Amino acid sequence: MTLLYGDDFFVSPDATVAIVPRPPQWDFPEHYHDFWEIVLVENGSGIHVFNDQPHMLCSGTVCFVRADDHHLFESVDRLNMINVLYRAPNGFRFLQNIAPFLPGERQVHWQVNHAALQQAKQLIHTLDALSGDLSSENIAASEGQFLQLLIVLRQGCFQAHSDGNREQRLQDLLRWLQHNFSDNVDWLTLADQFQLPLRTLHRQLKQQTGMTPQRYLNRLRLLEARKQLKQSDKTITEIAHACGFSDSNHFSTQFRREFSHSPKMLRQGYPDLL
Ligand code: RM4
Ligand code: NI
Repeated sequence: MTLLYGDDFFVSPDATVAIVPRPPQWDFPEHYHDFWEIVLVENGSGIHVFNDQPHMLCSGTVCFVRADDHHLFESVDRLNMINVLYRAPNGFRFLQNIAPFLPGERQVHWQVNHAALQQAKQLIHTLDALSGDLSSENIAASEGQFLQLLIVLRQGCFQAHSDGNREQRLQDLLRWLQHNFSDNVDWLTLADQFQLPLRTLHRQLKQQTGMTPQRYLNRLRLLEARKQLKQSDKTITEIAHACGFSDSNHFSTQFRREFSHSPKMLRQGYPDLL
């Protein structure tokens, strides 16, 4: 099996982080490394065979690869990825302890939401720009960005506990909704992701929350919108969009139905609302 060497990817022995874009990643034979890498999938699909276990890749999949893990990519279809290489968790100049931000033994594949993916791409862009000059300041800055990247991925990630029972999976799904309600939610995809039959998802969610899934999702969105209407200066349209409503008229109607007054009334200081 091929061993890949950091020397071929890091710009110099002093560099502690390297960005290796793969637009696209072609089928790539099994290999391991003398460095660690974070694989981030922008879009496209493919199969990642990681330590002999196949995993489907899609937009937002992140994989944390350690030096001795072996992996390969196959059946790829327009798979655009970025590899963020680092020497080892203890191989930085300034960062001391990143272990709390890395996944545990078992869950090396994460799925991050859209916003996190965009933020991660931005950070990687900066990391890339910093990699040319190896002054101490630059290395420190790039390690700072790297840490930021780990935080963004962790906060934007949802780890599917496929080994849990149905009840736990529903709990996971509810937790996922709490964090990702502003995403475009497709119930069938979500049901698949949490390995729940769609009908079970419906029935159990209703049992737990007293609402249909869509109503529950709307409620989460509206509560957040109400908070933002009270606490921020953003326009009603901006808030509608930020909370997952594509149309602000529709948002206002829903809002009125839920709280018996419109977003505008709340903004205008409708008695006792502010
Ligand atoms: C390859 C592939 C490997 C990675 C190297 C740097 O194209 O993505 O996983 O280790 O690039
Ligand atoms: Ni690799």
